[in-house]
Amino acid sequence: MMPASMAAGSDPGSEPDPPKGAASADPSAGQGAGSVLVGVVMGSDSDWATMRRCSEVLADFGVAHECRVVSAHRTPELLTEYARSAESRGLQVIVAGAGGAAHLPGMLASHTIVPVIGVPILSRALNGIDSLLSIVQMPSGVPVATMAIGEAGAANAALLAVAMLARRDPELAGRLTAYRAARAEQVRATELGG
Ligand code: AIR
Repeated sequence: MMPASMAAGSDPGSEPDPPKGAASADPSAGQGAGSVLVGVVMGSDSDWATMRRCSEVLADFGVAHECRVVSAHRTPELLTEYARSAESRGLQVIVAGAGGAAHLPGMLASHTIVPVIGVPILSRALNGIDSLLSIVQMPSGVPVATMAIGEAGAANAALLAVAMLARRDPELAGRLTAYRAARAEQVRATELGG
């Protein structure tokens, strides 16, 4: 079982357990400085069912990352601490998933210049439209790169993070190119039943 504050990604085969509550989400815990490149955070452990897709894709690419619960409304101080320490801890990208009044990605972005990718969680009451609009409608000056609602968005957030990291990592760029080629080959090889 992987504690929420531990880095993942070094073992692509390992399947991370759900992140626990905010109490275990100490921004300075769990890894040496500079080892974690992507911070995957979410507003609640109920978001993990979606956000684990992001962690899985990052792990497939061998990208060192951490998964934590940080709530914009329930733990605002932790949010501030996490965002303000992100750059000095060596994070290159933050992926933030939240549902409903999904203020986590925008508030993280307001505290750091580390790029933030937002994942709108599929909410029960409004089918994720509330999450999407809360994340995407940022004021000019503080951007959040907003993904699709739900699991596709979580997977794409990881792929976008990989693409960003790959600009300075030719090996990772090669893996991303191979991934795209494999997806294309899958489509070409598709045969529809009669
Ligand atoms: N949330 C948590 N803190 C602030 C917000 N907006 C979101 C979570 C989750 C939803 O509220 O991101 O998608 C419901 O959380 P819970 O813990 O009640 O399941």
